[in-house]
Amino acid sequence: MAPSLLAAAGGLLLLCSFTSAQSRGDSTTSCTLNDGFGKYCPTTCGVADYMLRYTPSVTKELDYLIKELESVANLTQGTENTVVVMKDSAVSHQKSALQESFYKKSSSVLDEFRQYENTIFAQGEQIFELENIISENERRMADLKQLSLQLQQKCSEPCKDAVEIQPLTGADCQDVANKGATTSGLYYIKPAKAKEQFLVYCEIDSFGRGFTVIQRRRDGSVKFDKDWIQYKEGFGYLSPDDTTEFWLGLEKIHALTISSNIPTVLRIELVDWEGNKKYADYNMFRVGPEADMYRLTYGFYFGGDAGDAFDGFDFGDDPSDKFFTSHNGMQFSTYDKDNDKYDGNCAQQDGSGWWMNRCHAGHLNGRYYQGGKYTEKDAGEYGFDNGIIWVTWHNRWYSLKETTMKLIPLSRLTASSGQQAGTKEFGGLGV
Ligand SMILES: [Ca+2]
Repeated sequence: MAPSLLAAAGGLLLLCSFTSAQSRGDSTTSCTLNDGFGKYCPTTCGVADYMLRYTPSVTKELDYLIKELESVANLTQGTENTVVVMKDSAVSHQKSALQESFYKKSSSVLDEFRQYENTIFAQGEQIFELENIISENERRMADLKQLSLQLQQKCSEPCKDAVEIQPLTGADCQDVANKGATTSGLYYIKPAKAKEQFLVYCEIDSFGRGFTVIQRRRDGSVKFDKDWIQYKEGFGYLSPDDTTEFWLGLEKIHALTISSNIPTVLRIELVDWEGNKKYADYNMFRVGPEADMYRLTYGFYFGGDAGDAFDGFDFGDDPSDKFFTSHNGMQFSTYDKDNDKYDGNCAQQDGSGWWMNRCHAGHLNGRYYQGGKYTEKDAGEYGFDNGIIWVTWHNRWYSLKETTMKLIPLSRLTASSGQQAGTKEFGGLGV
């Protein structure tokens, strides 16, 4: 298309040249021939013919050119529109890019949520178990709260001793009974020679007799292998219903036996594993002061079906057996204070505290043997007879089941119903 356009333009230029040459019309020498017109110099007719011949095509060319120009213009417009569209799309793209990043962010958040969801799902059972534990703990807490409330209610109530102590007091249990006490139980007493009052178990019978209990064995729940201080002060447990084991204490026993001009009787009550019950009474019973190592003395054996084991026993081992197993006049011994008549230590060997000679025929603080019968092998490293022994009833290899040592003024023991009363009543042990 470009060559024909140039040819047309050349034709116009020639046309103009001819016009100026026509004005000089007279001079043909001024026409310069060129290859486009051939060997002829164009004349007005020739130009007119040329014009008539070429005018339609030129017009055609011009129309075409105009159309082309219009097309270009249209294209430009289209481009501009495209640019605008592109710009718009760029803007919208930027916007959508923002949305996309937001979406990406959102999706990453969603991913995280999914991970959390998976974690939560995976930990579901654990959470369930934990919830169970929590609810169980809540139940426990509720229980504890209820217990706490119950305790608070109990605490707000006026206190009352679980161990009931009787209100009456006296010099000893007979004095308490003389004042009207009819119930066995715990009483505070203060013998004349005692420094201060102390608690005792009083056994008060239907005859109005008040026994002051100084020793009780019944089930082996309290160990009697104690030292000097413990035998001096006492050990074990006093109970208002006579269900516990104890040793009242030598200092209190001393005070109880020296405070009155009326002779004191020591009653010993014994129960064997067959349920048999026997007793032995010792009149004018006294326990000396600590300075004399709580020496045991009594006036005489006052009777009883258990026999006089305190007088010693002839075991058949040696002619001096009875002499060296008697107890009247013996000082008290513990493993840490040996006052016996033996080269060794009776209290240590026998695991007790007692008025040891060399060593004993009656031994009520001995080791507790369930069932009663025991042997040298049972008796530990020394192998001596160390049970709860009263040899005038059972032999030294039989340990008694229950013992009671209790004091009563001689006047009361005999006054009510005579010697037989002791047997019939038998210290309230249920006969
Ligand atoms: Ca000794």
